[in-house]
Amino acid sequence: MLVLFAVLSSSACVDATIVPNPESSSDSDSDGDSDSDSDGDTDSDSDTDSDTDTDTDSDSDTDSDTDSDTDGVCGDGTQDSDEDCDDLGESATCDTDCTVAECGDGLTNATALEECDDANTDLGDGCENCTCVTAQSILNVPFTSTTGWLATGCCNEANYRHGDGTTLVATFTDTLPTTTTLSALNVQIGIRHACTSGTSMTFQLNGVTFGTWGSADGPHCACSNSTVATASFYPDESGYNLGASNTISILHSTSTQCMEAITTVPSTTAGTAFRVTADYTSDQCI
Ligand SMILES: [Ca+2]
Ligand SMILES: [Ca+2]
Ligand SMILES: [Ca+2]
Ligand SMILES: [Ca+2]
Repeated sequence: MLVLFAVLSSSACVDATIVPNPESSSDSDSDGDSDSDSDGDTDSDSDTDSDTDTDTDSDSDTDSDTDSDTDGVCGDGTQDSDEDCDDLGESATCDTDCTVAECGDGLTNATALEECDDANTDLGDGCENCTCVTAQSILNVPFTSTTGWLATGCCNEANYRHGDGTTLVATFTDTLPTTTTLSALNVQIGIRHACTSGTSMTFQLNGVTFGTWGSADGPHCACSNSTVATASFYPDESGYNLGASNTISILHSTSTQCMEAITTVPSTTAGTAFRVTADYTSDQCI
C-alpha cells in the first residue's frame, strides 16, 4: 500500500496526491476492512465488535449490558428506557429497583428517610407514613361468665357477694397474627367502688396474677358514688396467647358480705368488663 503524505513546512506548502485505498473503493479509512469506519471490522459502526450497534458488547441492542433485549441494567447509573431512575443504587429519590422513591411502594428507602414501608396508607398498623410507631390492638372484653358474681344488685354492677362464689371469668380471642411482636400488654378494669377494709380482688391473665385492687385503692364505697376508677395493669406479654383464647379472672380475697363493684371500662360500651390493649411493633421496625 502506498501512501503519499502531505508534508508541511514552515517555508513551503506542498501539494499532496491522495492515492485511493486499494482494498475497496468505498473504504475511506486505513483499517483494512471494507467499510468506511476505522475500527477494523467489517460493519459500518464505530466499535470493534461484529454487530451493527454502537456499543462494545456483542449483542444487537444499543444498551450496555450483555443480554439481547433492550432493557437496561438497574444500578448501572444510566437511566434505561424501562427505569424511572438509576442512581447506582438507593438515593433520596430513587429506589434500588430503579423506581421512584415513594412512601407506600413497599420498598423501604432509608436514604429517603423511610423507617418502614408497608405498602399501605393504613394507620395503627405500626408503620404510618413510612414512620415506625407503636401499633395497638384494643379488645373490649365482655363478661362471658358471671358465675359467682351478681350482675345486678348493689349499684347494678357486677359484684362479688358473699355466698355467690369467688371468681369472675372473661374469655376472649385475640386476633393478632401469632408472629406479632408484642411490646406491652395493658388491662384496664373499671371499678365503681370497693368496700370492706382489708379485702381485695386479684386479677389473673391465663392463670397468672398481674395485679390486685383493694378497698384502699378504690373510690368511695357507696352506691351513690358516680366515680369510676380505672385499674390499669401491665401483665407479662409472654403469657399472652396471640391469635388464640385468653382468660381474665378476678378472684376475691374473702367471702365476706361486702361487694367489690366491677363496671365498664370508661368510655367503652356498657357491659364491657375489660379493655385489653396489646402494643406491638411492625415487622419492619423490629
Ligand atoms: Ca440502568
Ligand atoms: Ca419505588
Ligand atoms: Ca418506599
Ligand atoms: Ca401502614
